[in-house]
Amino acid sequence: MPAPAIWTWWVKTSAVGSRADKHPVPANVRFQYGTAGFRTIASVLDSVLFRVGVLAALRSKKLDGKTIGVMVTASHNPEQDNGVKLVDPRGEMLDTSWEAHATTLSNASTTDDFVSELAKFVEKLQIDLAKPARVVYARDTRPSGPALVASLEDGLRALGAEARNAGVTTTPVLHYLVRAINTLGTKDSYGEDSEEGYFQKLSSAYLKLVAPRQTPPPLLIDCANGVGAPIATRLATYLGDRLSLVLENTAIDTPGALNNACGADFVKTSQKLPPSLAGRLQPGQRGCSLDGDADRLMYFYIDQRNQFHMLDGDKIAALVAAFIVDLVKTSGLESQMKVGVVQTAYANGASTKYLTERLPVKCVPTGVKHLHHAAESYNIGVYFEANGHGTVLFSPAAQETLQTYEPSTPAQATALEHLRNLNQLINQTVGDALSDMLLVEVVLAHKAYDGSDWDSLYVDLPNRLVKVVVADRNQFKTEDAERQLVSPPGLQSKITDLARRFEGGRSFVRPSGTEDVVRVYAEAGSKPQADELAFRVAGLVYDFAGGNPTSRPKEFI
Ligand code: G16
Repeated sequence: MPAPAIWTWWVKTSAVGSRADKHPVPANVRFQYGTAGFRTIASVLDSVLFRVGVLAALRSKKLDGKTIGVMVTASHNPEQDNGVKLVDPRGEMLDTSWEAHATTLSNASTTDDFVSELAKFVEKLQIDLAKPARVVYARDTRPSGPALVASLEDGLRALGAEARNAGVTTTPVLHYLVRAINTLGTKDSYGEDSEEGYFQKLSSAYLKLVAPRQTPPPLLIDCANGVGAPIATRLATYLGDRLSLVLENTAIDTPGALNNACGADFVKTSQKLPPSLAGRLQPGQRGCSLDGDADRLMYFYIDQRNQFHMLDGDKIAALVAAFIVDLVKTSGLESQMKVGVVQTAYANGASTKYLTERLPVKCVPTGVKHLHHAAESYNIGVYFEANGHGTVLFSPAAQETLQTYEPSTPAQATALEHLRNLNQLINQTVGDALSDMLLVEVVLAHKAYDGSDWDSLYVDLPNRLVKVVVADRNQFKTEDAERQLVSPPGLQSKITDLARRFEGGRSFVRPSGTEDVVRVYAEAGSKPQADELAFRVAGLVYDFAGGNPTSRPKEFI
């Protein structure tokens, strides 16, 4: 269908067409707005960033000039990758109905096609171009960041957007800023719209929550050689001597260091201490890893026999949910506040058992956007992916109750005050490693737990996660919250048969939305069995999907 002439005329006569010419689409690349926006090798992303700038401005116009966020990051991916995602006015991920538009616009192969798609899009969504556009953007520490930000700025300029550069910061700070800007001066004010405002909000809630507790021993933080390093350095100054942070892997200017053999994804996938921390983490000491943009958190400790123990997103969910349930009961709010948990298929079976014995639990597809929306159905929704990405949401009704509820006893009053402070401490826009870290520290301080007490809440089922590079990961389609494959045909029944042969065996396969791989997860009664199941399923994936020989699981070559 040809684009309506009026819009084509507008787009061509505005700066969009001429500026778009400077950002040609690379040949033979197909872009997709995936689990967390566009993400691929940085060298092909120039045109995507320009077009995302245009799209962000249009999203703001559509929402009456509300500020939209744009984050330039590839989070846990290796340094040569980069990516970009849009943030909606409440600091949440882009409305999923716009993801397809983002994909279409990014793949228009010429300027004329782009202009034509844009015109159709503006018309279809009835976007009033006379409305103002406001965008705030930031980037992580990747070397490719500055050039990609320049492309983004060109897209914003093309639409005359009012743009605010938040500089180099974490993904969660950018999400915080979006919500803070859009609620400034309203009754829903989220805080001052600056990094200082973020630090103030989190640290003052933390200091109140731990006021009567003993100061814990120093916490070691693996910053993944990413943007978490400078932000954690600044956070430490707000915490003073109430929490001493020992920062490791802070080499943000060393080429190739980002997420390399360190960081939350390394810890979760390899189930090992980053080699750079050997000798730095003392037996019994708490440590944690952030990822490249500090939205994921993984805790760990080593015991007196030097054994490594990982405390992942599932363990964080168990710790935090139990603490919140106790506070809700003690405050006398049990009948008014439904607390629930949201997980994905990656949640360890033992964690799901532990949680479902205590409170409602839902399983949704991977991606914080799915978990976030599911968590909104509870008064207090705790969501964590096993990879350490998550947060806690207090619904508007729950926040209102916390403000107006009259406690009847001193114990109720104290528990209520703790809930009010948690509502301030937790960054509710998105998973935030630093906010989550303070939350964990609060619970450990209140419970007088060390790493091993926390770890003993339940015993993880042995598990293994592997990646397989295939010719086309898009041929893998899933249903039932990604627990069942519907394509390629015949593969699911083979996986099911195989898993049945292992005691406690469970395995599923899904295409990644952030890397060009298929992920295979397996659980079984022992570690060797979980490894074997994972590699055998990976072998099936490889055989069904024309895997790349270099990625064939080596146990089966
Ligand atoms: C992103 C998403 C997470 C998701 C992860 C891996 O995290 O925000 O929700 O779990 O990707 O997704 P996939 O398995 O589809 O690659 P991050 O930290 O990389 O932004």
